[in-house]
Amino acid sequence: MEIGFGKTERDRLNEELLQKAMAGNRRALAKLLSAVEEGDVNAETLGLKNHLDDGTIIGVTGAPGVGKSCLIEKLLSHWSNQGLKVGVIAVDPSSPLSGGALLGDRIRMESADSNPNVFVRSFATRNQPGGLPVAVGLASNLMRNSGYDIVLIETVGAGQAEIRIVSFADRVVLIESPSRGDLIQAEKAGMMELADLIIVNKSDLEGAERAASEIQTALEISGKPPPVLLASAKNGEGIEEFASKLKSLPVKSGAEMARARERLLAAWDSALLSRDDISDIINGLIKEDSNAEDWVKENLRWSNG
Ligand SMILES: Nc1nc2c(ncn2[C@@H]2O[C@H](COP(=O)(O)OP(=O)(O)O)[C@@H](O)[C@H]2O)c(=O)[nH]1
Ligand SMILES: [Mg+2]
Repeated sequence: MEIGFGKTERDRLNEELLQKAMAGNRRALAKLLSAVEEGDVNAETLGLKNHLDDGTIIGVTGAPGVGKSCLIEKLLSHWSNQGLKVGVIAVDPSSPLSGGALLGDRIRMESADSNPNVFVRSFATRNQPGGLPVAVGLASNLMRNSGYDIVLIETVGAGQAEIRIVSFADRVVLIESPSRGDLIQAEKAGMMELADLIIVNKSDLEGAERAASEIQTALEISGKPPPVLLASAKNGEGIEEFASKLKSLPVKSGAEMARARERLLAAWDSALLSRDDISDIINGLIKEDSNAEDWVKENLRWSNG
């Protein structure tokens, strides 16, 4: 926190930023998003209402290299040509030092970002591991309240933390490519359970149709399968259908439970990890300090014995 700013002063400044962001000021929105990313602001202090599921916050997930960023860029130009405003949050799993993949994404999306109908923002996953999913939820909500009709959240979707981020989306799209390895990765991460739509990208490449039918067959075994569509970010095939499908996508039956569970776990993690004394508790556990162990037993009814 800056010297000379009390909490209430900072809250007042953030409220001012919120008013400006809601009036369409991009700089104010960018500043607020940084505060959200740093964990300096939350929905309550901002006075922001919870987002109600209306299908407008969409998680776009899939293994690295399947073409998420390229597809998002296609969606951005498709929708902005229709006069829609679209926000993108790209969740960057790379370490704070490397940042290579993200930079690539930034450059690729740069053309889109100079478009007044588009706002692209990256979020690093390095700070506050437990707080991040909640922060991404708040950031999407902020974009929706700042005049963006649709918000896309790009994540790699591997691992628990990533699934939690996506659980803050109203709908989840899983992107695949003709290589089978990506599908297995998604299955392992539990992404199949959450996906409302599956896109097999790179339909310009060999094997895309076979991959799509393999996915369909695999999903039919597991009850109600989500729709599977082919698309190509390279030649534009299937992009229109993808975009219109996204705007009319029902919640996959059975996904509500998984999503509610992930939201609950994210809130739990966040509440626990944002405690002022969390590092004392962790240090205590390392030293097998009985006070810390008792605290855990009493508060979490958990012991490693
Ligand atoms: N052939 C082909 N290549 C694609 C297509 N979409 C993306 N790519 C390529 O796949 C690579 C990864 O794309 P990117 O959007 O960065 O993937 P991400 O990691 O999922 O965001 C890039 O080299 C793209 O040029 C497509 O539809 N067809
Ligand atoms: Mg990408």
